[in-house]
Amino acid sequence: MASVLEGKGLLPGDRLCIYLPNCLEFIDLFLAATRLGIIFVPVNILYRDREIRHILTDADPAAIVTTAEYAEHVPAGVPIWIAGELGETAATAPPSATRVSDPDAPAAVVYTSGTTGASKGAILSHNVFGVNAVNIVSCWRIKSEDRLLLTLPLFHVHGLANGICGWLLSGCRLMLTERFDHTQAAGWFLDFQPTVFFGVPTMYVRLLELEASTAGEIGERMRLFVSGSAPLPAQVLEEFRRLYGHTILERYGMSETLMNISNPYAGERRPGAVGLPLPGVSARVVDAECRPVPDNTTGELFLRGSNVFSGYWRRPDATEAAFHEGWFRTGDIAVRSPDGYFTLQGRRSDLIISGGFNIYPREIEEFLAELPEVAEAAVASAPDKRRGEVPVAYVVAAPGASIDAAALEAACRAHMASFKIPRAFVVMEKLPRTALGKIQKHLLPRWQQPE
Ligand code: MLC
Repeated sequence: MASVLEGKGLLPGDRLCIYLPNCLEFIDLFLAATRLGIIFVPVNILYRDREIRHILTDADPAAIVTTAEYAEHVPAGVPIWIAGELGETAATAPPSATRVSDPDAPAAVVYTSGTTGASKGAILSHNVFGVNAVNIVSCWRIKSEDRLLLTLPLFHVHGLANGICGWLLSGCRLMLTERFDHTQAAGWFLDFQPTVFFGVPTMYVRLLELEASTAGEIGERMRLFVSGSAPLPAQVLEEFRRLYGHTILERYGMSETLMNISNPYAGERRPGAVGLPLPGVSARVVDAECRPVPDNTTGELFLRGSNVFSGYWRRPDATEAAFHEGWFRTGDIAVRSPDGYFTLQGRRSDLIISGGFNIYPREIEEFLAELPEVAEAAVASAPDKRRGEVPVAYVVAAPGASIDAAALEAACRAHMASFKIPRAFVVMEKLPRTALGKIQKHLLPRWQQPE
């Protein structure tokens, strides 16, 4: 695959967007790009035209690789390469002798939803991927005898940096599925007999739906279940332990830093806590003036270490705002216990995490407000048993207009990823605001999920 990319004229530092469901070419392209110094830019397969257009404009890639089926979602203006065709050419191409090796150069630019509506590209160096893989493989004791079942999407760092890089570094056996499907999960576990599974909380909630005897059988062969990307409710951890006989190991990471803090493999996996900083990661909790606070005191979590990204792609302003004296401001609110365990207690921004996918309400609010029938919109989080949280929209009609929820939903569906589509559209006379005009989301009427 590296010689195919070279043959297409790609040079070190060029960006290559990858808009693919999980498949072998995804992995080949990642390895080929890292070997040639080409910057790998994965794009969420659930993204639609507006979201993809933003990434293409920002990353300015040489091309985007997709499938014939997904090509229809790619806006015009950038060369489209079909993954299957690249794979076929690669199968008979001579091996490439090129090996560009600059560990501090960007290996990938990973887009993370931005608080300002538009997502920003986090620049991850080769070293960041390397350090992360060494940490998780050693701390979670992944060995070549292990068998990893990977159902996470590879366009996010959970699947790519932990799943693929952890597999390659440990030399374990991998089963990669196109996506997680709860109706097939039991079959995969029973047939492949994995020893290790990486998941988001929604997957664990789904696994709780299996028969107790099936769960018990799966649990007997497993060695380690790891959860991350969203908070794991303590009650899910307890129920899972009862059914599967395993205490899920919860860890904390971000696209900007990969893995930071993890419950220990041996030692107490504390329910509700994300654990202890991984080797080489410094973590501190600070007050509003960025001064460290004592243990048991809530504040913002700051991080430092060779796992931390180098900045946002072509966004010196956002990069500067993200750091304070060399420490990365995570935006997460945390507390450290006297024995060193960190617990996350919320977020400084109004991020919604649904099924492990990040949603910034502002992006949906801006989209809704652009529709002619909408005067203004606020998007807030509602609890959801499976996904953890779901977005709900509160909309005020434009003068003389009326709101049709189905039409709003259809407009959203045509332009954005399915997980961002509000679960409900609540029509309001006006939005609650402070005297200064700021919307008070906590005063919006609570939306109840129909049973
Ligand atoms: C979900 N869908 C997908 C998909 N995943 N479509 C294509 N490919 C995928 N990979 C769509 C479905 O078509 C459906 O669309 C909707 O999402 C819900 O699907 P479901 O079958 O009902 O799924 P559910 O049981 O709810 O489980 C959802 C999920 C998904 C767990 C499969 O949320 C998921 O894959 N989450 C992983 C997110 C992730 O990897 N985050 C890591 C971020 S990195 P429709 O139109 O019917 O609604 C990070 C750093 C860190 O945060 O620390 O890890």
